[in-house]
Amino acid sequence: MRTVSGRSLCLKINILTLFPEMFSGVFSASILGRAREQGLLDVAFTDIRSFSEHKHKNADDYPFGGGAGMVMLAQPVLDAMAAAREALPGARRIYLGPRGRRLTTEVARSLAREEGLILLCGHYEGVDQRALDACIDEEISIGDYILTGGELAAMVLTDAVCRFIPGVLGSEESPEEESFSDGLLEYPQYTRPRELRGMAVPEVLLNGNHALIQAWRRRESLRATLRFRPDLLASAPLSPKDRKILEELRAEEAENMPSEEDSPCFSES
Ligand code: 4GY
Repeated sequence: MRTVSGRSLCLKINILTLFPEMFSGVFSASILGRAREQGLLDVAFTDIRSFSEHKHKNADDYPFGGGAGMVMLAQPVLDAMAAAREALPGARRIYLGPRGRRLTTEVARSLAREEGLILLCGHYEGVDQRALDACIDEEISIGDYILTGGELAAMVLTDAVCRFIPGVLGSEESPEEESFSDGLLEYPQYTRPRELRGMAVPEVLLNGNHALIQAWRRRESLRATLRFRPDLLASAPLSPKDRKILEELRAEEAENMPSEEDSPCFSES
């Protein structure tokens, strides 16, 4: 395995879950599957239920104070975490939940540099707070909605982090070249055929003039960001040339907007 200053670049992740079977397809296919085969990503599972001290292997119970649903027991979670920590002593312990710090490109990039990650997936109404207080370094959220369990969030986090492990994307691709890495949305992509059902690929992409192609792509990134996520422009690093292009694009937009006189609402009266 390749190493950098003595440290192996294989990211080790241990996932604590009641449903390890949920992960098999996602972690075997495509880029995540290849990363594991290449030894760049090592994912292991800790089945929380197997740590239950109940005779029927219960992993949840009714909430104190009443209310709907079930709460995951602290004991199996704490013991599962202790076992995972033995395998990955220096790992960062993360709980996937909506109260956490939002997962962004920057968060994914920094997690890829950790020695290891232990991801705790809650289910039902959540986990007994005492287990979270005792064994979690940080809560991370993938967005403002409630999932039925943390498993899908753990898959999303692993996928986003995995792209920043050196070698996971081919040497051609760089995680820095894609949407958000430069603070802008991605330019549109095309592949063969050159014409499909009357729809042509932009001419500039076919001529092999790389300076022109690069300029076109920058312009289209700016156009997409202006149209779909104008909020990103406030914090994106923009050159004076970019700002000039944005002014042109805004003028184009204004030109394509129907004027008030054309609008039936404003006619007559
Ligand atoms: N959103 N981001 C999320 C989630 C499910 C707490 C048990 C989210 O990361 N995880 O919705 N997780 C949890 C939420 C109760 C189920």
